[in-house]
Amino acid sequence: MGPGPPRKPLDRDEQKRLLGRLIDVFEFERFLEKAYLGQKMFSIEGLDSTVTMLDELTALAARAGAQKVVLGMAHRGRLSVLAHTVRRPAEAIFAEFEGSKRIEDVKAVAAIPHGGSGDVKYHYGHQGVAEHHDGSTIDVHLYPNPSHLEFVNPVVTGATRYSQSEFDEGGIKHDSSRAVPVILHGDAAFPGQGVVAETFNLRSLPGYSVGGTIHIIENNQIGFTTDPTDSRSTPYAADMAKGFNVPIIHVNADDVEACSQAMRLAMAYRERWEKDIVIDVIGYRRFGHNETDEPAYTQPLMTAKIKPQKPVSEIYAGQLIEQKVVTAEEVEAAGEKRRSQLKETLDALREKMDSGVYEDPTVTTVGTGELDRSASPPVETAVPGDTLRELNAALLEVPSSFTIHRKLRKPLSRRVEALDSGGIEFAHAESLALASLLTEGIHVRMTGQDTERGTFSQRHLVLHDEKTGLKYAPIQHLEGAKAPLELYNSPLSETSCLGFEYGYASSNPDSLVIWEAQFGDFANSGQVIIDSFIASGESKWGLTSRLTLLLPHGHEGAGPEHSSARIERFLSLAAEGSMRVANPSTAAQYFHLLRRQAKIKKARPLIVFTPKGLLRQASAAATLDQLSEEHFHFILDDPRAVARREKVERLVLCSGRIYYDIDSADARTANENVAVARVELLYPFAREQLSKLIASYPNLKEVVWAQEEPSNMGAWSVMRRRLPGIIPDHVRLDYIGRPERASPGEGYSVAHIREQERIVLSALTPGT
Ligand SMILES: Cc1ncc(C[n+]2csc(CCOP(=O)(O)OP(=O)(O)O)c2C)c(N)n1
Ligand SMILES: [Mg+2]
Repeated sequence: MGPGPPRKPLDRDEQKRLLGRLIDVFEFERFLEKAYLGQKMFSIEGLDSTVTMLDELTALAARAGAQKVVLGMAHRGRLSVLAHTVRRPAEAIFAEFEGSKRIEDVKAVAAIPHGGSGDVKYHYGHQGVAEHHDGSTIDVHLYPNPSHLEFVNPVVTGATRYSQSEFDEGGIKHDSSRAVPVILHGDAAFPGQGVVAETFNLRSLPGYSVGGTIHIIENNQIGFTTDPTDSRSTPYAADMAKGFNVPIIHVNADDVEACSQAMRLAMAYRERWEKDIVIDVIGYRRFGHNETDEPAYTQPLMTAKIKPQKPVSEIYAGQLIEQKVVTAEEVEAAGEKRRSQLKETLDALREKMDSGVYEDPTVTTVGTGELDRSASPPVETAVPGDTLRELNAALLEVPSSFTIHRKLRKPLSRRVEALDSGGIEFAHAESLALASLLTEGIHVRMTGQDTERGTFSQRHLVLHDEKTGLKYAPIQHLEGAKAPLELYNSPLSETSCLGFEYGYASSNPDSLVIWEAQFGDFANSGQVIIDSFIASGESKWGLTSRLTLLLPHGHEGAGPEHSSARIERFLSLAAEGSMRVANPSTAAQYFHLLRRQAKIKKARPLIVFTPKGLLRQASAAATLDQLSEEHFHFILDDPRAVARREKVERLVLCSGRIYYDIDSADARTANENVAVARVELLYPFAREQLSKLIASYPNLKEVVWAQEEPSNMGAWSVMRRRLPGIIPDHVRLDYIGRPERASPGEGYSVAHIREQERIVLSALTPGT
């Protein structure tokens, strides 16, 4: 680090404060170790200056007028950061240790936040306020995270992006000085986890930039038991950041003043360039990976070298005593004070717990804290026909100087007649749904790969002037819009993009945040975000959102990929009302589903299996009346069976596009004793509606679940479990679909067609 303002030597008061904080951190860690011997706490020792660096950061952020610091980190030193940076009271941290010791004590267990299935203590987030000696304060949000190292990175930047956004009269202003994102990394995880690079790649993109993230690598030169030589192919842990032109500052963790100066430089860099910067804090790990581990088994020499190393508080105290900034007595007194404070706190807590009066005064989550399992009241999603006509006209309006591509003019102009001809296709219905929400004051953010146009050239929300190449999105210029639409093509990443939207959506459960996968299959590249944040965040941390995933799905002969969005996986993840899963088979259903998701009382993630082949199918298109008078139906009865209910002996239940294959088959009209109904909401299970539907066919002999997915995939695994509970005893339940398969679809189109035909024919043939 060269000379300059960040290098300005610390004055005596700053030095004293720095030492005071190091002593506090050291004593806190040692106190926990003694009080809870053998419990995992992932000690910070060897990297204690992380806390003083964060002090510097929050103080600088507050001084620069920021309102919030958004923080993400893994296990290492998390308890110290919670206690000292986020200022979660020591009592609440102790309570979690006490709670796990007193599992029989109901009050203590109730002290575990949220009442859901919860999480281990070093994963919880917390919202607190950092305080500084000059009286300044700043909100600090530590985001909760799963064990999966580094996956919180895009979540933090997404949450920050929201905190940097200001909404007014239909517009949105993005000001990156409002919130500062900070991510703490491990030296092994930083180069090892691809999500780190993916998140760096978001750095300067218009839809994702946060004006620079401050990265701190807590470099203890080891990952669990693995040496750096087995952990990375480059000399420094931080080297990967070079590929993104991110500057790196290496600093010795035991030189606390240099650590503070490094942070000053990093913050000055962010302020000046609005870009990411990495501080590689090189220290050591005093103990094993956690407190139950013996480090000398695998790193005997390193462990032997670390043992006599004085704690940094002692090194720095020695320096300040020599410089006559403090006396040895003052140092001893500071340590003693902290120890007795902690002891008093713990004694008082134990007393409270013993007498059953302890209640955790802190909220350990960010977000809604929701665990409401009740059903939301019905939602009005219909939009008056006149309003839809006005919106439709506005969605087709471009400035007079704008030249729409010649091949697009016709398909777009068809959207005018479509309102009267009943030809409102999926993408058209989607644009009307989004536009109507904007005029109702609901902010929508929509991103995904090639989402502006739509993978299947169906959407065209953003138009490109054929002559100038300039972009224009009519939906962003709606006259009556009371909220903005953010619409971005995303980079070709799933994990970071999905994580980013999760962070954004979970810090803002009122907006409709939509992430679209190019094809549903590719969502599994973001599986950690789905499993460990979207599906389980509410149960673990009380954190939910309105995040909506659009996953193109359907077996159309495109092969093993491009076919399946893995319905089965989402259905196996959904429980306790944690998310909604739907497979809308008509444009009208899609319209109402999107509006419902934005307006429904309870924010919950929604997984939508969106169509590919149905996008332009006339029989799936909507009429204006359906949009202006109906709502989202959990199930769709057979429209052809309305007048012949008594005749029906076989009820085929299916979901999604296979309905149209069955419906258009010759055998359909020939077999009057077969009815075909669709399950549009797959989770929560539409028990009541399905029971009623089944009961409305008085002479039923069999119910068959028909799907195009293999039997170990699709919705069958859920239906085979749930349907027996609602069909009468004398009615048989059967399955028709592909047999068990390791791969979702056939590679050869002939094989696909044959399989599809077999399924359709079997579905329509009673007794098969
Ligand atoms: C994605 C993922 N893989 C594996 C693990 C298991 N694990 C937990 S900590 C750890 C070592 C991490 O080393 P480092 O990043 O240097 O952090 P440190 O513990 O040294 O602070 C490993 C492998 C994990 N938590 N997440
Ligand atoms: Mg490490």
